[in-house]
Amino acid sequence: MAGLMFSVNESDLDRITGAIHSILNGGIPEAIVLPSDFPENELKQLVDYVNALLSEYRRFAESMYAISRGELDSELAGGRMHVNDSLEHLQSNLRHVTWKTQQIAKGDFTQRVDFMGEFSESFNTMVEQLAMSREGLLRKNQELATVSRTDSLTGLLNRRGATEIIERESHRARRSNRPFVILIADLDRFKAINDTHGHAAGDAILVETAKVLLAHLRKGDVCARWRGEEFLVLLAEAELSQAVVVAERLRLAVASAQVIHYGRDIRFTISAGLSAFDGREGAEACLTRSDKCLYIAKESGRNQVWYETAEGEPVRVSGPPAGPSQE
Ligand code: GH3
Ligand code: MG
Ligand code: MG
Repeated sequence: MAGLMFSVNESDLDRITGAIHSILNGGIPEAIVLPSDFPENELKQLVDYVNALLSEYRRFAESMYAISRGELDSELAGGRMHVNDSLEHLQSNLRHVTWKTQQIAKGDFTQRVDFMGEFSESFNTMVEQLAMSREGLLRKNQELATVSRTDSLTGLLNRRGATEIIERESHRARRSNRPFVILIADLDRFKAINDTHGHAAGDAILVETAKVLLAHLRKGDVCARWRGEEFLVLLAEAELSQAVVVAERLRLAVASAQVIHYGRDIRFTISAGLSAFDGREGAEACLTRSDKCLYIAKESGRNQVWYETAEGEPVRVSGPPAGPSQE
């Protein structure tokens, strides 16, 4: 260094070059310490600058390490160098992305990132894909839930779906003191129909019966395929006296329906039993009573409706005989 007014002590120069060397090699060196009686000269000033630079560098490195460890909420070491601003900016961006990710985890798929260049694009594509997959899954789940509660032949609720609704209605009826009635209807001599006209004809009759029952029920009522050739109807918010009228209407409607199968006009009838849900017992008891009435209807000649009175007495619903006799 031409023009310096002092002689350079070789070991001091070594310390300065050693410190700069170790920064370049990835270490954070201690400050360079000169003897206390070191004269105020340009070398001393240079060492002070190098020490100031070391201290800035140490702060920068600490902030850098903190970010690389993912410490997004920790206060950065700060410092005078511009790069520290960039680090703070990076930390704040990462914090923002973290917040957005948390919102997405909570189900908000409208979140997008537009402040991190190429990363933003990938992030946004990922969120869009996630949203689409989730939508697809939800739709599939919905479809599966419907399928698992639907009878594939008639399109009515199946036994599982009906059981869930009976449970739900039982709770509601208990809470609100609103009664409902359960009717079980069974196609008469269905085995013989199958034997005579074939299984496909039997299927067509099941479909037609479902259609007829549905057509004669109110919106709030529930019609399900309970088992084989048996249907369950839940007459919502109905008194037994009203339900009995509906049941007789259903029987007559089925008896006047027809299925034309390969040119043959097939007629069919149902027998039915019904009883009112009594909030003091479970729905099972109501089902058993309706079943018992159905059994009596069958035993008494079929194509008829029986119900159980509040006193536990089975009574036949009077009405004109309809359709072909089953006896
Ligand atoms: P009942 O008047 O006493 O009810 O006599 P039934 O012949 O109707 O009763 P049974 O229990 O002896 O026979 C029921 C028949 O229903 C037998 C079974 O093959 C038929 N079945 C049940 N499910 C289906 C179905 O999905 N399709 C068809 N075609 N037949 C069915
Ligand atoms: Mg039957
Ligand atoms: Mg049966």
